Amino acid sequence: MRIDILTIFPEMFEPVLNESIVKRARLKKIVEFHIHDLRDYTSDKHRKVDDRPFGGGSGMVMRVEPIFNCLKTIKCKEGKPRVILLTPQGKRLNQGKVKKLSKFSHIALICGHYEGVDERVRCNLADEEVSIGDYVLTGGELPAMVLIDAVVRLMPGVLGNKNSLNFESFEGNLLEYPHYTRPYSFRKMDVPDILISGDHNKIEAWRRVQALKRTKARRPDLLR
Ligand code: 6GU
Repeated sequence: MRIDILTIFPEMFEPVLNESIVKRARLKKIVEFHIHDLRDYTSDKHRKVDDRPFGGGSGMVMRVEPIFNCLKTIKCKEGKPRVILLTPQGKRLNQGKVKKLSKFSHIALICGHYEGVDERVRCNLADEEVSIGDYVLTGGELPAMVLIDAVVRLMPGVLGNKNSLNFESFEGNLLEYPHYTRPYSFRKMDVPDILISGDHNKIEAWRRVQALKRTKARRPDLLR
């Protein structure tokens, strides 16, 4: 997958995209990133990416032209990328949406800023608008990184163990069961005996019950 990022803070990305599993996915050529500084797509001498709102009021508005110019350059031979605008007004990101996005071969992420983005970006340039939750951040850069992290780990060949995808939280609408590792006893807190019983059918049944209990207590909404 190719991921283009349109941002006024390009330097925020490399440190995050150069660690851990995302870094490994890049090295394996499973994903490539193209980070664009929107100021490079302006045509005035001040390289302005925002301007005052028509109709007055406080706050600045992100201009449409730099975003349009940038998108024009990244449409490649294989066609147009899926264009996603990151703003708090978007549809909330969830694992289902992440899965759908992971199927595209090319996506472009526009990092909005909370004062607002010119409505013509939303209506004419973006295919969809995404938010990562009900709180306000200073810009769409951190949300873009959240989306990238969630999408990249679903790409074939990125995670070593296929099972780690099947049994994790939100797959099958359940939270995860409790995990333990050594030591067996830590400050008088012991691991549940069933886990050292060696009976894998019983262990699986126990885990399922735990996952259900946990989901019911913490996230009843996931059980519908
Ligand atoms: Cl995508 N952008 C901003 N600025 N704030 C947010 C968000 C996005 N998602 C949640 N809060």
